[in-house]
Amino acid sequence: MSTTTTAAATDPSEFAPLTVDSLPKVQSFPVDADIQEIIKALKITGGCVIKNAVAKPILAQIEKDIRPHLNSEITWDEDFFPKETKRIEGMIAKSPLAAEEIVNHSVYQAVCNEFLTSRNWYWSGSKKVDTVSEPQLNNSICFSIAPGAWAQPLHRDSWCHHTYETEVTEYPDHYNRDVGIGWFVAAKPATRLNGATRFIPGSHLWSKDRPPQEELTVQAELQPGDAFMMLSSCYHAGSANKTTDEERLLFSCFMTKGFLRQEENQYLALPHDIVRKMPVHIQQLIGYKLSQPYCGWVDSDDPRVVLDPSLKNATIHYQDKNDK
Ligand SMILES: O=C(O)CCC(=O)C(=O)O
Ligand SMILES: [Fe+2]
Repeated sequence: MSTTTTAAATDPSEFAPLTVDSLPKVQSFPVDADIQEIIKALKITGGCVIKNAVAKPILAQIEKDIRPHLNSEITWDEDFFPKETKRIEGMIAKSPLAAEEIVNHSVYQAVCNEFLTSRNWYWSGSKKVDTVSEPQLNNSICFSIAPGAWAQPLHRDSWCHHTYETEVTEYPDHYNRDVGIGWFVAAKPATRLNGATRFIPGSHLWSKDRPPQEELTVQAELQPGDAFMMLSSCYHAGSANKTTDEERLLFSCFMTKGFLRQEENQYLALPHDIVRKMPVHIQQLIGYKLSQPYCGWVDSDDPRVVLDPSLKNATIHYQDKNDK
């Protein structure tokens, strides 16, 4: 993959100066916390930790499913990933358990539903029609980051959707600002020394023009089973693995809005014969579902007909069909 880079055009001194102490504090929540409290924390800080989100035997099984794929390394010819970072992309095709227990985690999905569901309306002649587009999977990746890996550059994962953020002091009272939410579940301890994800609290409120500053970062240290949840507009990056013998192992995914192109092309990255065997609710999370109004159809039908031709003309998901 290749892109061209331009020299930094913006000077941090053009913006109100910030110190790490002035940034919002990163909150940690138990897995049974009130979802509204987690949403509130994300609006303020952009990221938070969910303690004991995934049980250890589940992590062990997912690791067992994925480990055999870790040698089929995908190379990256730019300066974004060090060579010590191995990524198992299309993770949920390698571990069905990761689909159910990582991507479909109830806390993560509840938060995604709140931030990433789009509610809109349109005129169809003289009829005013309400419409809802639900979130879908953007990518699923297992990261195995070995000793010696250098620190990734700070970035916003919303970049692939060409966002253009303005600087705000408070999270707006609508959900049009964010296009993604990340979920990084630690399968092994993620520590300061082995390169725990660093991020800039509050940077989801920044203008696109404000450059990220290393001195403002804090690291999301995690114990196995803990998860870091983050709006994709937050500046973050994997940090250097300065140990000699510790692998940082993460099971991660992002969700995005239902009408956007998925960063990892789910229809091509996940083999159909594997997706066909997945439960319907997982197929729908992957994107085999219509985004109202009329986005994603195949032969004027729900895209799940590709997985199961017997659904042709029998699906109930294309709710707008009779409006056409
Ligand atoms: O390694 C990490 O902790 C984060 C990785 C990341 O941000 C990315 O690959 O986009
Ligand atoms: Fe990232």
